[in-house]
Amino acid sequence: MLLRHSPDIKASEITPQRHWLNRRQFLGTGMAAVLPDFTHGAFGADEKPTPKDAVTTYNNFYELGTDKADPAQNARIFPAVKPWTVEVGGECAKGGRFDLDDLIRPHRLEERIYRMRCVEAWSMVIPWVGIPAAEVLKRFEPTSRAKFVEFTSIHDPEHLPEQRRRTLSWPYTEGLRIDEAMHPLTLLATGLYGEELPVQNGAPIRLVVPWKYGFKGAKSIVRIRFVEAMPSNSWNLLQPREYGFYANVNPAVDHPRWSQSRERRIGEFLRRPTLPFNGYADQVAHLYDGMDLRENF
Ligand SMILES: Nc1nc2c(c(=O)[nH]1)N[C@H]1C(S)=C(S)[C@@H](COP(=O)(O)O)O[C@H]1N2
Ligand SMILES: [Mo]
Repeated sequence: MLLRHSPDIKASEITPQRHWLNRRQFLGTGMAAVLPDFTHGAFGADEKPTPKDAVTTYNNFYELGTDKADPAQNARIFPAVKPWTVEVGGECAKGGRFDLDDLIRPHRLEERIYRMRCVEAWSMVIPWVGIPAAEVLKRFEPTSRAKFVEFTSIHDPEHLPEQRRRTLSWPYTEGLRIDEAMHPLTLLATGLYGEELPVQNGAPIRLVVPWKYGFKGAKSIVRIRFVEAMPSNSWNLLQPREYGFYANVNPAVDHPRWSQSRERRIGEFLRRPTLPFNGYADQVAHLYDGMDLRENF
């Protein structure tokens, strides 16, 4: 069959139909399926991506162990829930339980190369593949009472060994103010390096907020709630003096136990200075006009 596209529609702009087909295979076998179609989105950092090996073997995903090497090593014990369901609720008109396939299908995937900064003072540059979170969230029609969005990761202590310990408050939860969640930089990522997300990086869907410390990026999301009151987040519940709600990357506000002024880019030898809002100040600083960022850390 001969398919003709109108000349002003680029092939890359046509909604990918196939990208999700290999999901079950991927979750079942641990094989990374290639994402067939995505566009190169705006906002990409002009920096050399961190080697894929490092991105996929040096991880924080406490459900799979607290050591940086644990998540990749324990990826095979990740519960292969098929199909993956995301429950959407709270202050919105069109919540419900959605199969991830159905959530993703209407959207075009974009590749975005983002600088990522962990609160532990290391950083990476990661070529994510995902959808601007706003595009997905808008479809649920949040009401005017939706001031924040809460994201909850998978809870399955039977299969996730660390959830039998009280390392963190389980399930892992994170939250964003609604304008942060709707900001065009905020992604719901389903892949990296052009492939489906590896388990250790938050398969099958995770949050990516590049101007905040990495812990805001909840992995393996099963629930999204629109809420009126500021939601709690797991790291803040554990140690409120060390981990705030906003968690904007800020070299001027030290963590109580270490400086945040510099960072080690994984794969590099010398430490480099940390930038306000992780280098995304031009795009996001206005969100915090009039706020004391020392108090709201
Ligand atoms: N569910 C869940 N999400 C999580 C974490 C976690 O332990 N559990 N760790 C966070 C932290 S501290 C960081 S730095 C990033 C790391 O993401 P990456 O491994 O894809 O680089 O994931 C975040 N998301
Ligand atoms: Mo982190």
